[in-house]
Amino acid sequence: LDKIIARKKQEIKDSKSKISVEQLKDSEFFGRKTFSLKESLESKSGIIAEFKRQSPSKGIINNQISALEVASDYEKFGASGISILTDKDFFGGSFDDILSVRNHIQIPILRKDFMVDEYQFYEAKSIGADVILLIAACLSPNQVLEFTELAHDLDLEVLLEIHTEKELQHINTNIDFVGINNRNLKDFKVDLQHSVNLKNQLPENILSVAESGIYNEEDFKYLKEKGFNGFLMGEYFMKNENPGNKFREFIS
Ligand code: IGP
Repeated sequence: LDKIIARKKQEIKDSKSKISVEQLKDSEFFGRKTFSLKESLESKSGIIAEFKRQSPSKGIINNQISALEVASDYEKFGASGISILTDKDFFGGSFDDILSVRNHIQIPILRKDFMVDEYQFYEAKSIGADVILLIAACLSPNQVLEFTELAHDLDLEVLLEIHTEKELQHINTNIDFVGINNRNLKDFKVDLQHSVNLKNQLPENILSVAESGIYNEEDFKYLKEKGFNGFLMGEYFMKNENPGNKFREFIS
């Protein structure tokens, strides 16, 4: 994680020298009205389906299919939202993956990246994202608070990801959802029971999303029973030649 953050900061520095915040504000999508994941979590399947080509833990997952093809199917078959990785170096993602999809789907897009600088929030809005991820392990509680305010000023919703009891301290009443990562970002182990224990310690009435390592219907049902409102799933769909079909099968 430290390595990713260090690389990310360098990347942001390079981007800032090329494109100013003012220029980002001039982009086609900057002023658009965003879609609310809060609304679509309730009205649809609750699944936030992810487009992910590769990851540090799994290597290449699928580098054959386009974001547009996958996202269109995810929407068609009832996803509440679409998560798209924009980190290039570790996840093989890009801004183009969101840009290419934006005008073709009417459900919220989560820009999935490592947010450590205000600049990235302007980027997210300028490429057409609706929701951003804040990872508690990368930020102080105060940064979470400041970034949440900025995100809301830009009409972006905030998913705060936690994985440990200590990170419960990062939760504030402004964030829109708490994501509990079933996968430990340090050793990549998945533990659903750990997530359920954490979930039981969340403030009441906050929307919760179970993230990662959901590989079968049983896991999904179990987490649903335990009261999670949303489910972020990537690899299970993406490792298939046709992720959209896999998603359709899963929810039918
Ligand atoms: C999806 P999976 O195991 O279904 O592919 O997981 C998503 O939760 C995972 O990609 C993720 C992630 C992250 C990726 C969760 N938190 C933070 C990068 C950074």
